[in-house]
This record gives sequence, C-alpha cells and structure tokens, in this order.
Amino acid sequence: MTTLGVLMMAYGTPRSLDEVEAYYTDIRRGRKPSPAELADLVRRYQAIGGVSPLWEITKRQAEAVERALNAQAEPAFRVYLGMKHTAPRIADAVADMRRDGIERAVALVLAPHYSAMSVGTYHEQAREAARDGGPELCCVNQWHLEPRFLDALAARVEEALGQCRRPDEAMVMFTAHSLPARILDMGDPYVDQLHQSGEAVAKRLGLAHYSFGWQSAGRTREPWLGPDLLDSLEALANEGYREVVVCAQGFVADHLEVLYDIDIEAKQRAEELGIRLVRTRQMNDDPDFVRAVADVIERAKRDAG
Ligand code: FEC
Repeated sequence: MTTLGVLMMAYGTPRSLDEVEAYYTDIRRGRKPSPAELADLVRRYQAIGGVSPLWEITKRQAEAVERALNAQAEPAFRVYLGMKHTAPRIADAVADMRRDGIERAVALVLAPHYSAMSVGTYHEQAREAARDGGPELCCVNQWHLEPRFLDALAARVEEALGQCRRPDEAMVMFTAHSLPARILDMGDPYVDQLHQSGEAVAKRLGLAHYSFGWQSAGRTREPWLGPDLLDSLEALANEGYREVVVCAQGFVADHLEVLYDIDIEAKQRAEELGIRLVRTRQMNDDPDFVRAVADVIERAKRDAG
C-alpha cells in the first residue's frame, strides 16, 4: 500500500528567549525589530514563563492526528510537520517527504479559517518547495465548518458558560487574530468565515448573546481589522455586561496570543471594567479536536480521488 503524506503546517515559536529576535525578524519578512519592539516581545514571553508551549503542543497534535488516521486502516498516512517561522520549516518537511518517496500529500494548516495573508502564505511556501520533484499537494484551504470542529468549539463554549454565575446573561465573544484591514478590499473570505463558524456554534447552543472581536493586531501603522478585544470589552461594560466568555476560535492551541493577549492583558482590562472574563479551553491535542482534523484530512484524500 502506498503511503499518503500529510504536510501539517503551523506557526512555530522560539524555543528560547535567545531565538526571539530571529523569530520576530522572520515574522516581519526580514525586517529586524527595533530594540524597544524586541524588548516588548521578550517581556510578553517572560510573562508566560519564558517560552510558549506552542511547539510541544504542535508536535503532540501531529502525533495524535497520525495515530487517529492510522487507527482504523492499514497504516497508510505519514504526518510531516513544517513551521512557517521556525525549524523544521515547511520546505524541510516537503524535502523529507520527497526523500521518503511520498508522491502525494494533503497539506493542512493548523488554522481553520482561510485568508490569503495567513493560510495562503503557508500554501505558497509548500507549493514552492514541492514545485521541483513533488510531492503532488492537495491543499486544504479552510475547515472552519467541519462538523466535529464545530462540536468541539460548542462543547468548550458550553463548558465556559457553565463557569459563569449567570450564563443566560453572559456575552460570548468569538475572537480571531486581526489582519490588516486591506484584506476587505481584496475579497478575502477570512471575516465571513469567522462569522460562519461563530454563528454555527451560536446556533448549536441557542446563544442569545454573542459577538465577534479581533485580537493581537500587529504593531504596524496601517489599519487592522477591529474593534480590538480590549475596546470591545469596554463597550460591553458600558452596555452592562458583567460576564464575558472569550472563545479564541481562530487558534487551536495554547500560545502567546492566548496565554498573554487573553489570559493576562484582556483579563486585566476586564477586571478594571468590572467584567469577569472566562476563556474557553483551547483544542490542543484533545481527542475530539484530533478526530475533527483527521476527518478533514480523510475528506481531502477522498476528494482528491
Ligand atoms: O506562541 C507563540 O510563540 C506564537 C504565537 C503566535 C501565533 C500567531 C498566529 C497568527 N499570526 C497571524 C498574523 C500575524 C501578522 C503579524 C503577526 C505578528 C506576530 C508577532 C508574534 C506573533 N505574531 Fe502572528 N502569531 C503568533 C505570534 N502575526 C510574536 C510579532 C509581534 C506582535 O505583533 O505581537 C504582523 C506581521 C508584521 O508585523 O508584518 C499579520 C495570524 C495567525 C493565526 C493563523 C496561524 O496560526 O497561522 C493570521 C499562533
């Protein structure tokens, strides 16, 4: 039986504070951060314990998805991990697949919603690496409406509402990473897809109060999608909300943008505003999420024929 490759791609994170400058430079496509920008990012990593758990979680996710894919049939899938901003790079994973004689692979980013500026750039790197010599890639653009993924999100929102004193009066806010607002002029589907998955979860749970917020906007001069989560909290406080459940639906792991931007920065702002902020549990390598990702890959394999 021929082995089908899975090119699983994720953001990547510095493994130590010494790597933060190179990482930040890579994110900024080769432009070094200023000393002040670098110091601020180092400070945020220090606040979450020095390093982000993202790399360890990404590895566990890849291993668990490979096990799930191979559980029912003959082992027929092999997962290769490629990071966008750190080693092992997407190009390294593609080279490893070629070395192992993999001829076809499903390429999947561990981010459910498509934007040309996020998932699209992972795919560009993968296609570029596979251009000479393969493997042939079947790129999954989005999987935000995968039924088991929506179930997993709904279960976590329900669990968080269970921690509220008055769940019926709490606001559920679905957040995702902000992007430059110019994506709106590009016909990019990112905003619509975030609304689609949030609305599907709200429908599953019959939520009366839900809204959408943007987080972790880049520190550049151009306008980013808003309103930012911190400003939204202020507006909610003014409207009389006292409990807010934040569901970071655009992220599938615990990492800096969750552990700092929500758990430290947004919680502190919420407290100042008299709001109790409850964050939903991230997916990490939980079995329900792993099964959802395996479903996405199996469907892509079937669709590719
Ligand atoms: O835990 C960790 O160490 C890594 C957490 C992390 C994840 C992540 C995911 C996304 N990003 C997306 C877009 C952008 C754009 C810029 C940008 C900048 C940063 C910086 C850090 C960072 N991102 Fe990130 N992102 C993570 C970390 N990101 C650190 C730099 C400092 C800062 O701005 O806070 C702006 C680039 C520029 O300046 O030109 C744009 C998107 C995602 C979600 C999809 C995905 O996972 O790929 C979109 C995790």
